[in-house]
Amino acid sequence: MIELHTWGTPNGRKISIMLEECGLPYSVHKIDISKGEQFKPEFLKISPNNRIPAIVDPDGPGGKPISLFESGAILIYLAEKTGKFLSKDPAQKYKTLEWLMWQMGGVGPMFGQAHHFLRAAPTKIEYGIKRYVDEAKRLYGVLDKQLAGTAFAAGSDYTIADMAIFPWAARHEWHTVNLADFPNVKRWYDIINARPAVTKGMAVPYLN
Ligand SMILES: N[C@@H](CCC(=O)N[C@@H](CS)C(=O)NCC(=O)O)C(=O)O
Repeated sequence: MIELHTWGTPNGRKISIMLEECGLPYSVHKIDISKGEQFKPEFLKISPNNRIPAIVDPDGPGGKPISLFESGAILIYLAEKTGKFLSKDPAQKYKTLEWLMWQMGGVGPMFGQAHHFLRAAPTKIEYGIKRYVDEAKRLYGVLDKQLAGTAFAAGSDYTIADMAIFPWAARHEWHTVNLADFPNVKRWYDIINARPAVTKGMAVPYLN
């Protein structure tokens, strides 16, 4: 059974959503990052960057165990293992990877910084708040434009790119974004939010 090492954050939930969507059995190993558990030597062996999520699959390539960190790499791995949510058609596959990388390089880091300056910084730093909230809004604008012409981020199919973006959009109130300002994102958000596997994946690790 796949071990998922995670905590209740958007990056962690990308993977619990994917595991639920694929119907893969998995066990949840809580890494409480507020208590510094990400620095424990046994976790660093599978995630040397001291970040969740990470997985261990005892049945990896060639039937051998594999451990993986970085949510984007884990999503691609699980998609290729199951043959789900990443097209085998090369053009469509690269469209999906394009939007997955857009999330990994843009949405995650920028929204994360917005959350830091709005909620965690010891003093209110207007420059940081404006810089990262403006950037978050710019990214919503990019996604809204894309979703004006497609049902999902990378085209007509729901893919790992949507699973990567959704848990960050689920924190829109944290980065002070009103989804009503981005109607195509709102439509996409409501469709994904209604998926039973997404509801289950979003509850990990608190209900486990
Ligand atoms: N690029 C990484 C980012 C992972 C990440 O930032 N994880 C955060 C929680 S969302 C974490 O583990 N933080 C612990 C720390 O900063 O020490 C990924 O997508 O997996």
